[in-house]
Amino acid sequence: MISQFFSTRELSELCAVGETTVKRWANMGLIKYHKTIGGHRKFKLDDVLDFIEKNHIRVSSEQLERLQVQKRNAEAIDLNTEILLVRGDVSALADKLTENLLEFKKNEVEALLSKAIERIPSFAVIFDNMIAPAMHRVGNMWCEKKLSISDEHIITNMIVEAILRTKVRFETSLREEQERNVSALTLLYTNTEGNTREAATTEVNPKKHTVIVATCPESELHEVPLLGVSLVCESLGFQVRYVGASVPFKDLESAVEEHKPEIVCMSITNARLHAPVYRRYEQFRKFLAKHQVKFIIGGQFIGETKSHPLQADFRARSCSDLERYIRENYDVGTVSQEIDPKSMN
Ligand code: B12
Repeated sequence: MISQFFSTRELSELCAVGETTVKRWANMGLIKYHKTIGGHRKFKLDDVLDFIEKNHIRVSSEQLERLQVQKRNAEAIDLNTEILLVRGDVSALADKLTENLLEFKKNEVEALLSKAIERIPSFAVIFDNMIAPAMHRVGNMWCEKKLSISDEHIITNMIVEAILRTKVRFETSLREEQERNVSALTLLYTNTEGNTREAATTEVNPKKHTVIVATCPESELHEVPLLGVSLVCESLGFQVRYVGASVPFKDLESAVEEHKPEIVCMSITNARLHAPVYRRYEQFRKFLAKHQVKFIIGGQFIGETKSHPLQADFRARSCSDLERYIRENYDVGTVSQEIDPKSMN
């Protein structure tokens, strides 16, 4: 869970001053604090934000935004949800997510996703066990005419927006983590061997593989699972080229030629594709085989009897399947687990 309190050291780092300065500010009454039993000063997030604003302390806009998101998220999560998060009860969290979506509680949806990522360090689990069940329920309600088309659209846009914000924060923290690693390693190299920064960068850069992520083109608009696939790959250290939904096969072929990925991941949700799409799919699959690119497909209807059997190198039922496949077949890191959850907000 994100700490709502800052230590003297954390506050000094945030404001880019020494710890003595922070203590002086506190003693002068410029910023509120309390002392722990051990005698350490603790500063509340609200008071820190207040202090920064009133005293015009220079903090980078990214850091300030992170603190504000942290505050908003803390306010949007009730105690019960906090307990579910601590217990990592994904099934109850999926219920909570559904409830928030159906009540159009945008801030709560975003806060829930953001907090879930701190507690459940696997995008696969979050997509398979929270987002997918919640969206399936939304779909069922639409089918049963308990939800209008426009409300279904509002809900989808809400979840897409929340996922995208989470994605941006994840990518930022990933970049910062890599920069920290690079500078730590560079320091080590210069001190002991006098090597260059370039040598260090190669050593710690985990993005060894490239993956292209796209939906089945020509009329497939279901994009949410694709975002999950993309985040899973990124968290495993892949360089993701996100082509998105409904892209013609010829353009996907150009993307493969340009980006030279090792894998193409495709999501297929619609059960019945038009006959020409199947033909083009087969041609595309052969094109990938010729270029020695692995083809991974997934989506809720690929295994259905009424849908045409689609061939691929791997057919995933879930994001967890994909994660397992990648771990078994590629030399990947555990980027998501190395990220300090605090830096995500
Ligand atoms: C949101 C939604 C839409 C949105 C999509 C917008 C967007 N930006 O994505 C809109 C409103 C556009 C839409 C349109 C339509 N939809 Co719709 N839609 C949904 C809904 C409610 C949620 C989809 C979703 O986001 N799921 C969440 C994801 C995370 O779950 P998932 O897809 O199961 O993915 C998981 C796994 O399958 C797997 N996975 C998926 N892909 C991949 C890929 C790889 C590589 C891997 C490893 C894993 C993997 O991992 C994911 C995480 O666990 C579903 C209901 C449902 N049951 O899903 C209906 C649903 C998919 N839609 C349906 C229909 C019928 C339509 C329309 C035809 C409606 C119409 N008459 O216009 C159109 C078709 C549009 C088109 N041409 O594509 C049907 C499909 C029925 C069928 N048998 O084909 C569903 C099931 C609703 C229903 N119950 O009938 N839809």
